[in-house]
Amino acid sequence: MTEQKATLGVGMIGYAFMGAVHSHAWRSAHRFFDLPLTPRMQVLCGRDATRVAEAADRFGWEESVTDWRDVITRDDVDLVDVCTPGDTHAEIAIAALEAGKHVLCEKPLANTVAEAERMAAAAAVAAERGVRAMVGFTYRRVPAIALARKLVADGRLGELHHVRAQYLQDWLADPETPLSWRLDKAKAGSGALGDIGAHVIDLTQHITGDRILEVSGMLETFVKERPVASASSGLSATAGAGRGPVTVDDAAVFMARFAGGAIGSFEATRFATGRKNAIRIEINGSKGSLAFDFEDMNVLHFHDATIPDAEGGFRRIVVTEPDHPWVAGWWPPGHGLGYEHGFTHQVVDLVRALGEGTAPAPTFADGLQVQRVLAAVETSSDSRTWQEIPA
Ligand code: SOE
Repeated sequence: MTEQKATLGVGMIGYAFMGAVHSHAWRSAHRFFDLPLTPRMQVLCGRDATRVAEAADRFGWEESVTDWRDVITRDDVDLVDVCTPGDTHAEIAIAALEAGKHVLCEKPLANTVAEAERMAAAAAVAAERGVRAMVGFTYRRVPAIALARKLVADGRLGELHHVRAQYLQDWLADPETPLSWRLDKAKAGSGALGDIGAHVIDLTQHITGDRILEVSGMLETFVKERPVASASSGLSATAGAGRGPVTVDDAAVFMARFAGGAIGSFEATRFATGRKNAIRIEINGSKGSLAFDFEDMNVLHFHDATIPDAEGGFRRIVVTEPDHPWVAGWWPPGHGLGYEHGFTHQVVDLVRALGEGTAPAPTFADGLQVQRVLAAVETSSDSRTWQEIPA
């Protein structure tokens, strides 16, 4: 008879794409990894009673409700997972922390720096009571990214000179693709910059262990209005019948200076026709380089500049060995992992931190720092000036 472990009651708010993949993570983490607490998928929350009940049944939640306030007051909920559009992150996460619930909040942390500051402050107060908060930059938990971070930390790249990062999608390249909440500034806060630019800002700082000090950027909206989708698209009140305005950026390009001296070039776009979810990172240092592309996510390319050029060049590391981070929980070498595994690894690390009573990373303070970089890029684009990131 296996010992009966304590459970972690989970309530999740939101059930679209992020809700679906987070549900997969809550279902799978304790079945593939040894965890100190067993997650229990207690309640799923969404505004449409019929649709959220169907989603709860499909994704494996015990109950469904339509008001998030009912989730944070339940005694059988220990952790609230916020998978809603960015305009509700602050209200829900702060209320949940104040109710004594741990919080996992999707990225970006918030729609504004002010909201992110309030969330980070609430998380700091909650931590004093042992209540924890984490922001969901899941790409940190792709094994190849973890290996990249280790190579840099071990000094295998030497002094870093270049950080080159792109997040390329093309799901909006068709001008007739209808409006959605992601194209509405009131709901999303920004467009490609905050949605996918946030990922490469977090990832490059995570891999290098460094911080962005200042940025100079430009934002562009290629398609200024689009067809209005059905009422269920979650659009804010500004949208009318027929066609509506796009109020966020379609693409962001910016330069960055890192505290350690490296210089960075960043792109985030939803118009890179032919690129579906291409997170491309290359880092060049005095002793070597690394290169990663999420569309080939089980591979990391590493160039060791300390060996003779005649034998040099990038080598292709297949990051599926049992001693690569998290891989031992899954399949034999070479069988590969997918997008959803990063979310399961996120739950594994979160639940282990809760079991140990430590702060799971990335913290809300990390999320606030990313929010400050996002805001600096927007200000830089508006003013055509370099912008420093406040400490
Ligand atoms: C849409 O751009 C999106 O779903 C992002 O919001 C996610 O963070 C990313 O993982 C996939 O693309």
